[in-house]
Amino acid sequence: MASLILILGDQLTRTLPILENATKTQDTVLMAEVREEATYVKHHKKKIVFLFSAMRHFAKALKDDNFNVSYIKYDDEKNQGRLLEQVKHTLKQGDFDNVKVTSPGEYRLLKSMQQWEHTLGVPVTIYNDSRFLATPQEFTDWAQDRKQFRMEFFYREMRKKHGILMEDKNPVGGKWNYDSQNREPMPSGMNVPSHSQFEIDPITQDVINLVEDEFSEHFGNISPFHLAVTREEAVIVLNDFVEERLPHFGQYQDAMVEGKPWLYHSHIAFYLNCGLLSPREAIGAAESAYYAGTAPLNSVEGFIRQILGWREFVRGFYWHFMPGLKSDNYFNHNRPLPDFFWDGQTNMNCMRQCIKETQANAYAHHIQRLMVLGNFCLLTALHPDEVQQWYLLVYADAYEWVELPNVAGMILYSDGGKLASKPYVASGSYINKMSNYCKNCGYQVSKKTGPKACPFNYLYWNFIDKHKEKLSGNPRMAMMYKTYGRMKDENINAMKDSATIFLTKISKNEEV
Ligand code: FAD
Ligand code: DLZ
Ligand code: SF4
Repeated sequence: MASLILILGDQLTRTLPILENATKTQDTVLMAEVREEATYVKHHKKKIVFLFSAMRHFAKALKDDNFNVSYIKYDDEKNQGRLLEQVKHTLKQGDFDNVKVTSPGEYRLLKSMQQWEHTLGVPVTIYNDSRFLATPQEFTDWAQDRKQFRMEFFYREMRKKHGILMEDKNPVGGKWNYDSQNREPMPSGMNVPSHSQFEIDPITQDVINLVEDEFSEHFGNISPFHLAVTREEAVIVLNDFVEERLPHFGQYQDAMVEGKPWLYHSHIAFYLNCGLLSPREAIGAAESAYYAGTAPLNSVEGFIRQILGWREFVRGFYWHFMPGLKSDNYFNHNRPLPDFFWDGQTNMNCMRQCIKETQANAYAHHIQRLMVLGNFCLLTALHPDEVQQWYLLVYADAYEWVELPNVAGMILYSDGGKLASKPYVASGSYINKMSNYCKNCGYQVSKKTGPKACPFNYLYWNFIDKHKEKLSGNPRMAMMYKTYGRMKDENINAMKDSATIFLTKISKNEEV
C-alpha cells in the first residue's frame, strides 16, 4: 500500500502522524511551491522567501533521512500551479493506493481537500493536525451553550488539562493571570537585547533570487533577511528568547519604541505556525525558566497565556465560526484601505512606524497590530475584507486560522462581540503612554480637534458617538459612555467635524 503524503508549507513538522507512520521504502512525500498558495493573497516577499526556504530545508532533511521526497520548486517545469493538480500529476507518475494529508489551517483549503477523493478517484485521508494542544472539537464542546467566548476561561481549562503552571488544582502563585503587572512603557534609553539572526545559505539565496524575479510586485522588502529557516535555527531563537528576553517579556509586552521593532517579544510565531517549533516546547521552555528561577511568574504566565490561551483559543474560534466569521460586518463598515497602508506615507508617526516596520520585517508586535494599526482600521470604518487581506499578506506568521479571529474578533469587532468583550478602541493618549511615537509626529496628541490634533482623539469620540446604539448597553463601555454623556454638545460636534474632514481625506487618499 504505497501512500502519497502531501506536506504543506506550514506543516514542517517531523512529528505529524502521516510522517511518523510513513513507510520510507514505499511512500512518497510531496511538497510543492505553488502559484495558487503564493498568490491567493499577494504575500509579503519576505514571507514567501521564508516559507519556500523553510520548505526546501525541511525536504532536504527528509531526504537525508531516507524518505522518498518529490519536491516541486516554483520554476520546475513539472509545477502544476495548484496543490490538487500537483497531487493528480504525481499520482500519475507512480503506483499509489491512497493520498494522506494533514488538516490544513484554512477553511478554503479544507473544503477543497474534502472533495479531492471524488476528483482523484483514490482514497484521501485528512488527518488531524497533532501540533495543537486543543482540537477544534474540544473548543466546540467548551463553547456549547455559551453566549460569550472569553479566552480567559478557555485558558484556565487548558492550564488544568495540561497541568501547566499548576500546583494540584490551583494556579501557581495563587492567580491565573498576572496581566496587571504587564503594562509598563519602556524607560527611555533601555538597552534591548538584539534579536537572533542567521546567515543566508545557498538554499535561501536561490529562493531570494526566485522571489525577486517572480514576485517583484508583492509588498515588502526581502533584505535584510535573517529569519531562521530550519528547526535547529528556530530552536536557537526560542532559547535566545528564554535566556535574554523572557525575564522582561511580561513587563514590556505592551510597550512600543520608535526604531525598535523586536523589543522583548519572542519572535517565534513564524516558526510555531509553520511547524519548525512546537507550542508544547515553547510553553515547556518558559515553564522550566520559572522553576529554575531565571524568569519571573508575570512574564512566564503572560507568555504561556499567549500560546496556551490565545493561540489555541483563536484556532478553536476560527473553526467554530467559519465560514460566517469571514463575512461578518457588525458595524457595516465599508471604507477602502487607504493607500498609505502600502508605503507608510503618512504624517501620523505611529502608523508610519508600524507600517514601515511591517514592510521591512514582515513583523510587528502585538500592540502595534492591535492598538495602532487595528485601532485605526476600526476607528476609520475600513471594510473587514480589505483589512483581513492586508493582515493576511503582510505578516510572515499569518495564516487565516490565526489572522482572521484576531482581525474580525479582536480589532474590528466585526463578529459583534463573540471574541472580545468590547471593541479595542483608544484615543491618542493610550499610544502616547505606551510609546515614544508622539514626540516625532506631525500631529499633537494633546489636541482634541482641528488640523493639528491627533486623529485618534477625534476619531475615538466620533466612533463612540456613532455606535452608541450598539455599544452603550455594554457594561464594559459604561465608563466611556459616562464620560461621553458629560461632554458638551459643542465639543462632540467639533470632534465629529474633525473626524468627517479626516475620513473624507482618507477616502480620497489625500495626505494625512
Ligand atoms: P509574542 O508577543 O512573543 O507572543 C508569544 C506567542 O504567543 C506568539 O508567537 C504567538 O504564537 C502567541 N500569540 C500571542 N498573541 C496571540 C494572539 N492574539 N493570537 C494568537 N496567538 C498569539 N499571530 C499570528 O501568529 N499570526 C497572525 O497572522 C496574527 N495576526 C494578528 C492580527 C492582529 C490584528 C492582531 C491584533 C494580532 C495578530 N496575531 C497574529 C497575534 C500576535 O500579534 C502575534 O502572534 C505576535 O505579534 C507574534 O510575534 P511574537 O512571536 O514575537 O509574539
Ligand atoms: C503561505 C504559503 C505559501 C506562500 N506558499 C505555499 C506553497 O507554495 N506551498 C504550500 O504547500 N503552502 C504554501 N503556503 C502555506 C499554505 O498557504 C497553507 O498551508 C494554507 O494557507 C493552510 O494554512
Ligand atoms: Fe499617533 Fe496621534 Fe501620537 Fe501622532 S500624536 S503618533 S497620530 S497617537
